[in-house]
Amino acid sequence: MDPVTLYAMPGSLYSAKARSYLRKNRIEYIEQAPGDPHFADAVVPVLGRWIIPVLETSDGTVIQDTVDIIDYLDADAPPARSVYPATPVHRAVAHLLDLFGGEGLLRPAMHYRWDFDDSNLPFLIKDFTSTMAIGADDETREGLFKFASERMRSATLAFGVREDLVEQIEASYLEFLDLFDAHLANSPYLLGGRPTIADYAFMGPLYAHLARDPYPSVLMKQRAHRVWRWVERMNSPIADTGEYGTISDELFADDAIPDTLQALLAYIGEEYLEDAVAQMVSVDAWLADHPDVVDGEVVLGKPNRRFSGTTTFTWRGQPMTVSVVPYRMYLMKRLQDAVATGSSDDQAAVRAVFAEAGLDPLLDVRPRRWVVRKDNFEVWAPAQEPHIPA
Ligand SMILES: N[C@@H](CCC(=O)N[C@@H](CS)C(=O)NCC(=O)O)C(=O)O
Repeated sequence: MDPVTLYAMPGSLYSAKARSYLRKNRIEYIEQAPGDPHFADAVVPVLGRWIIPVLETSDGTVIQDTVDIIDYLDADAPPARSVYPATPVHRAVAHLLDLFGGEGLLRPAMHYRWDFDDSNLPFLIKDFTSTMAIGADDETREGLFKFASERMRSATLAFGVREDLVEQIEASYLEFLDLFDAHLANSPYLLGGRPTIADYAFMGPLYAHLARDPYPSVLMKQRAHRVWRWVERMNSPIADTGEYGTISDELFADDAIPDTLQALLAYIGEEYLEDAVAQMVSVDAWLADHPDVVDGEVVLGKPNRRFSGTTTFTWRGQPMTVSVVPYRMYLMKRLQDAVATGSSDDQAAVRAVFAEAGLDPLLDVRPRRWVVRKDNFEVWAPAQEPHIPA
């Protein structure tokens, strides 16, 4: 493959997912900042919005969305090396963790970035503006940071970071760190000896925000050394598994889910299931209110509209209100599609693992239209019979 260009920023959440894939797979690439004029002149007009990461191939093809970027790069990987495991349970769990990693961990990522200004802000100002406006003067940089950070700060509320919930958000994150750290005691990656889409998705929140911003990086190093090492490993072009001795790069044998991973899945069942289902129900209700939507129509009319309203569900015994992200319907569909390709025995094996974690509703729920992607836009999939939990 000719070298590719990744438009990305060190401090960007989703950039870390794509960058890690490129590095781990030793794909020759150049990383360019979105402040590069080519981005504004040739990339943004194709996408119709400012968004990173973006992959540009040597023939000028532009690909946005980390799912689509990784699928494009992974298309030639032999099945035994693909980020999508070949066995049914691992494949389904990888998709579930893609959803949880990329979307479910946004709340702690946002909190630990934007609620610790004394520690984080001096770093973030330099970090953001150096790549968004290359070589700009201080006044321009400050104006730019103000604009960009206000947009992101307001997004913290969209993901449920509310002052009265901060204690719970922190307790929830520490629990996550402990569970992931315990899992990494015996294996270098989520599903065994090599990374899958699950690890790349986790890299989104866990790299730029939680391992790199000043305040949470210390927390991670002190509380969960193995998680911090996993982040380092995920950016390394080698296996970087020295502390595990001589190990195989295979996934767990027999499609097994070790107890430490099952414990992490149970945590996701407790912490995230209601959120995911509430999002789906709300998207379905939005579609019921918009019966004129047609197949292939851009979701919410414009590519940079991300939220279709808000929804409230119970989280840790409290009402939690968040914005609804139709994009998640794309990830949920992919999970169900992956399960559907298996035999009935395969599907039963997946269901058993999901049910043990209380996650089996995710195998069945569906809105009246899924979200798919076409030409770098999220678009509505054809209408279907919805399956809304009672
Ligand atoms: N689903 C997208 C999400 C990408 C995304 O949200 N990127 C952020 C930076 S990490 C962004 O460009 N935000 C700009 C904006 O929303 O205006 C992906 O997986 O690539």
